[in-house]
Amino acid sequence: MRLSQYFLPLLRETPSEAQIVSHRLMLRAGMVRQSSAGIYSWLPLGLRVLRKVEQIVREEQDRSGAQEILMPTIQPAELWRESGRYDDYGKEMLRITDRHEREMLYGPTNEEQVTVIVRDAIRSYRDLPKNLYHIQWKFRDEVRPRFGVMRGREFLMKDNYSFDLDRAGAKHSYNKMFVAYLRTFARMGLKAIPMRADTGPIGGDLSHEFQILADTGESEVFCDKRWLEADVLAEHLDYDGDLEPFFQQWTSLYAATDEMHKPEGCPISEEQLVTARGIEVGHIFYFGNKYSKPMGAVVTGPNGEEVALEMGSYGIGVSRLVGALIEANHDDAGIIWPESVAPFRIGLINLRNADEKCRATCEDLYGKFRTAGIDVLYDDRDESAGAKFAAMDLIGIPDQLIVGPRGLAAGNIEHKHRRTGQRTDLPLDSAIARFAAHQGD
Ligand code: 5CA
Repeated sequence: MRLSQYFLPLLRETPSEAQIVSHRLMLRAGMVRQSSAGIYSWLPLGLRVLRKVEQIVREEQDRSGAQEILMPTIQPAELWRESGRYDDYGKEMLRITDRHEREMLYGPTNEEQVTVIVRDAIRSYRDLPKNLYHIQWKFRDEVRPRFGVMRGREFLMKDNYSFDLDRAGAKHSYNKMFVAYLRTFARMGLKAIPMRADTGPIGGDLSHEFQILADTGESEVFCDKRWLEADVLAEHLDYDGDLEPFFQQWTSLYAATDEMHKPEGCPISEEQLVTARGIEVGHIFYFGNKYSKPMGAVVTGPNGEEVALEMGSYGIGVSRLVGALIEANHDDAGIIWPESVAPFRIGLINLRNADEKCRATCEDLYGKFRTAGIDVLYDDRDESAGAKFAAMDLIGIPDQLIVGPRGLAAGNIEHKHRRTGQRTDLPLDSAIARFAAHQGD
């Protein structure tokens, strides 16, 4: 992409409405614009990151055996009357009436909708287990939308729903998601700590929130000091094997959200306990037959008896993750994207547009990167070198290639690694090979 043609409305000033760094940087880097409180438009740069995050989430769901569907954003009120949640959900639910005076709502979550789909399609225990997910916009009329996409009213969530015959099967489904979540966040370079959590309006008796420690987090969280060094490797686990030992291992290290943490009953000493702020990027629930029973989602069991489905639901805040990633990866100059979610892999800077050799070299590199399938953002604007450096640092592309007359005279371009700030000369003819080889690492 040529920056001269790209829709990238950068802001020089820090927007006064933004209280936390990720919100400020998302506005300054031209990633999003607010439409109304807690509702955002995603501009090209922001959307690229959102899609990258979404794709990692999708790949890890698929790997775990979950199957993707797409349910609507608008649901009929009757669905929620069947489960008994229509009135309970209160003011957070955006209620709508259509032209026929039918009560509808913009879905805050999809337990009811998916339960009906499965109820109507599945008759026998032989059709189980099933795990269905979708990545869809949700609406919750939050009392205090804030921090940009971190607590929005409209936000993108990956939510999935598991259906099993019995508790043991449902626990295995829960464990699978526990593993899939750790893998998902690790691929984004994030350490998300699974914490015993309250189940709130979703319900059930087993639940973990995945929290990233950050000073700007909304939740107060408590965990064992050892979590700070712990490296959870969930790479080589077989989803069909027994995941319970892994689950036990990583839940035995104390971690709890403030609703679940009781100082009196805390199993670890005060010296061992870390109190911190956390950003909740995922939340998993096991709630048995809370929805299947009232909604009549039953199958015929092995002995011919009717069994209400055992269910769990699992959410990841996809749009929130974009903000959380910035909270975890930035410096004074701007964003520092981890490679796996970067909007572009390479930022190509032409220091002297007027110089024919610089221009020709950049055009050549740009063409070759594109042919090699490497996403490159080429700053071909008539701007000062300083402005170009500042823009590239602000939007956080992991590797910058800087083309200037002095380097070219020696056959070199300069490589700047955004995260370390390290600059090295790179022989012009090795630039493509170096990054082409890097693709897919
Ligand atoms: N039905 C369950 C699981 S599918 C559910 O809705 N869980 S949840 O309420 O915990 O939401 C799942 C995830 O969505 C949260 O962990 C959080 O990362 C994200 N999320 C929730 N509310 C918001 C919000 N207002 N803005 C941005 N992300 C949110």
